[in-house]
Amino acid sequence: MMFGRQARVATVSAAVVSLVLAATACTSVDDDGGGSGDGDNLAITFLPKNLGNPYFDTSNAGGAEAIAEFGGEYAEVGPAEATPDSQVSFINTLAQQGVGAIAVSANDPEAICDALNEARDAGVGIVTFDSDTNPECRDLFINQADAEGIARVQVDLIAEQIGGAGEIAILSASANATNQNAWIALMEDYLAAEYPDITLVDTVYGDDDDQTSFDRTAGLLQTYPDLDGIISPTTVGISAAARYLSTSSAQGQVALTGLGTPNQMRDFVDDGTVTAFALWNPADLGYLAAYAAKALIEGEITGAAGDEFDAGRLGSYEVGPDGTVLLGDPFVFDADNIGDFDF
Ligand code: RAM
Repeated sequence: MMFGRQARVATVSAAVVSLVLAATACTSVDDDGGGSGDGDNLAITFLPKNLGNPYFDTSNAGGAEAIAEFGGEYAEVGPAEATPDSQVSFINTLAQQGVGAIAVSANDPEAICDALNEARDAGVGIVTFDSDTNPECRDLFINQADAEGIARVQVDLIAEQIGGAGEIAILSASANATNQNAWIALMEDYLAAEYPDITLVDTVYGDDDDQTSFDRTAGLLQTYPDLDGIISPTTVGISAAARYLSTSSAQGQVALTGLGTPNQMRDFVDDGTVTAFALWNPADLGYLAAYAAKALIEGEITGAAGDEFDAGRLGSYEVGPDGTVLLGDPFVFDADNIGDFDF
């Protein structure tokens, strides 16, 4: 299976990534002002939704690995909170510094658009990954997996876990997150079409903050005493919800699935709080975003459909419609395979 191969590669390269991170942690962006027209300016800065999220630590380590391979300069900056406009000041600063490209996971499809377009006018390449902006605000979007596939896998998992009928709720990230909102809309469609006996009673937002997500889980259980399951399409939310359930009387009674990292979910699979959840390989996502940024900076691609570029150990990728590059398929983790993964 494709993911299995990628995950093994990621595991093997974990030590390499650590070394790369150690070597690049102190680098700052190129200050030669060479954004515009400087085809060799391989200073690429990763801007996650917020700092302190292991998902982005892993994706950005993948970016650092790629950038070290092709001899660019890696940096990471980001806000403490995943609010709609918290990334704007970072984008403005990076544009002033003249980086070659920014790889950003957007907290809002619109709020950072003006800043991104000003950066583009200054010659900075804009690659969104994980969570997109409106397409006209960036050059490329590196999509982790097909949005419909991401929606379906989570709905199928919860349906299986609650026996195809009952009440479920969604614990999401921030209310404006482009990626979660797209997946939730598709989950609603899929539920209505395929699972008429499952009722989605509520969607709440933990803001990709651990404590807020924990509190929202408690609130859901209090408000909906007949709740059968929770889908949390965010690694922060699912791990906080699992932690809450694992010490509550709802453990084993209320099913939980969604998108999680194996390392954050391992204990909760071991203790029976969670039976299965999904994700992709975040390190590969960051790695691919970095190679796409390089190809953009070097003028090898513009973001037009049909453009092709080399992505190191992942092979060759082609840009699809709307400037989107697709990494691969989501993957389901459970007690049988979680031991094979370390991220
Ligand atoms: C969180 C973030 C990220 C999302 C993952 C699944 O880490 O919300 O954007 O892709 O979960």
